[in-house]
Amino acid sequence: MLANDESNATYLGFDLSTQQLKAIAINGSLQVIHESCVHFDTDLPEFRTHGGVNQNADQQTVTAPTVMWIKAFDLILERLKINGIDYNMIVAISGSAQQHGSVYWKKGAINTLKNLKADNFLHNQLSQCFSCRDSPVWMDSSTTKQCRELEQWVGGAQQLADITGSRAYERFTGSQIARIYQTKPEMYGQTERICLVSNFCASLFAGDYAPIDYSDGSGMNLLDITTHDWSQQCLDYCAPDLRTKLGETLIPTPSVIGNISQYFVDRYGFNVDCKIVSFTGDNPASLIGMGLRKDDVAVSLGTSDTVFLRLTNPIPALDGHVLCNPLDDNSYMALICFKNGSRTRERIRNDCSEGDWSLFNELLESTPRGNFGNIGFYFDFKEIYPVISGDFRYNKFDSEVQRFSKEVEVRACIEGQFIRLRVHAENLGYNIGPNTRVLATGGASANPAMIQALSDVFNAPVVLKEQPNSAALGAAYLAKYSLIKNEMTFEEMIEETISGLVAANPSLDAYNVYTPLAQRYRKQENEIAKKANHTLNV
Ligand code: 5FX
Repeated sequence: MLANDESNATYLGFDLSTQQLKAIAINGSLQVIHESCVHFDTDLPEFRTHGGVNQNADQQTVTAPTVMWIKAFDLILERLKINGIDYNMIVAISGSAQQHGSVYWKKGAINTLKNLKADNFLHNQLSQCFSCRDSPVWMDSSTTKQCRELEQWVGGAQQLADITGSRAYERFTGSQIARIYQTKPEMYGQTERICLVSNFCASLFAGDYAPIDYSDGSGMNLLDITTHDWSQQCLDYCAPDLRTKLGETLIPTPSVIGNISQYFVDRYGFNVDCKIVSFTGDNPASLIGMGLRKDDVAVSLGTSDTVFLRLTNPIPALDGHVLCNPLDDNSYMALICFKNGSRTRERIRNDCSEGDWSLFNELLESTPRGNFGNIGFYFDFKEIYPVISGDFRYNKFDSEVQRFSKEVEVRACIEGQFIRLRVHAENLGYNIGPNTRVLATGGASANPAMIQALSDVFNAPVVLKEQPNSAALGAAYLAKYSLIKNEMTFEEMIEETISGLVAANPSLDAYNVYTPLAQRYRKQENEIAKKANHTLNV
């Protein structure tokens, strides 16, 4: 019996991230009823990964063994069963996976995939199905040459951003494929299908090659984000016959691909009518899992500081990514990521307040909003934009100074980090409006003084969203939403589930203080970028 009865219906979401495979099962009311996890390093030590990946000596080539991911699925399906999941009640399965990574199926692999034998594990049957044993992942940075060539091929970095939503990035799949074609042409020739990690996982469950979805596809530098089709110009640079190898058809993210493969019915007792829904990238899946509404900005304050938002009229730029919105084919999402997040905040805390967060907060609160016109940039690691490391401090006359007092330094660090999130969101077309809410996650979101500063900089309320598994949960929501999308909007589906606590409201003078400061920040950032030899067209 399939669980048409909503009270028993179960939806399963996977998240194949860098270090682990996570599964979350939810019921029809979107409550989590089962969770399970496989850690690659510790549960599958035979693959000898470190943090889920293998890095070669030059530190630039970073891969993961494709078969390790398959074995992780074998293991997690056993674990979920031991946890008591009833596979017969699963109505739909979807998933999320680390973006940009790629999988290379060998000629003839489709026959094995379509004829899996229920009495054996997946990894035993599929181990010989890949032309490239190790999948390049998002941490790879070995393709600088291919990135510059691709940009040149289409007329420049901004032109590539206008077509695909991003300038060329080393981890994006187009340059990864180009490198394989250039350095190992025979391997490329033996490949019948190239998948992203997301549609590779979907293919396992569908027992056939699953198409790439618009949202994950827009992290490849190959998809035209306006037409939602491959950009022939970009494909032509990367490798011959690429359209066929990637699959002609791209699909909207909330799409049912088909029914589950007979293998899972026979081996685990899944229902024959269980639907396989498109899998997508972890960033689009997190946007879904956090329940981002139209005007919301999600800010994750962790090792790196990241912003997600939804956009109707994006302005692709050189400093962030415009991806297709996983919930709406007519709009977009922006993803902006900065490397210097919590490690830099901790350095300033150590320098200015003896490593003590409460003293740090006292210093922050002892200075006025706008910090007497002082602005600071602190880059412990070479930043994504501007591509530079070091500290840069400016006084209210825009003159560079060598140091600030401790309390000014603390505010300059926090305001500087938050203003850049706002400035770069605005660069991509986001407008702060009366309905803007900032959804904050990550370690620093627990600090009330910082959250107040975030609210002031964005002149919007900050809502706390502690959702550690937002990608896996987003995948489970996607599984359900894809089945009912003609009956209700995503917002209606999640209305009662996604809540959050308003942790800070903007001060009355926030607009007047931070609007001009953001303008000055933009100008000074461009000056710094000139030192690093590149600027944005804004
Ligand atoms: C985004 O562009 C990234 O490269 C990362 O967030 C990966 O998606 C992590 F899996």
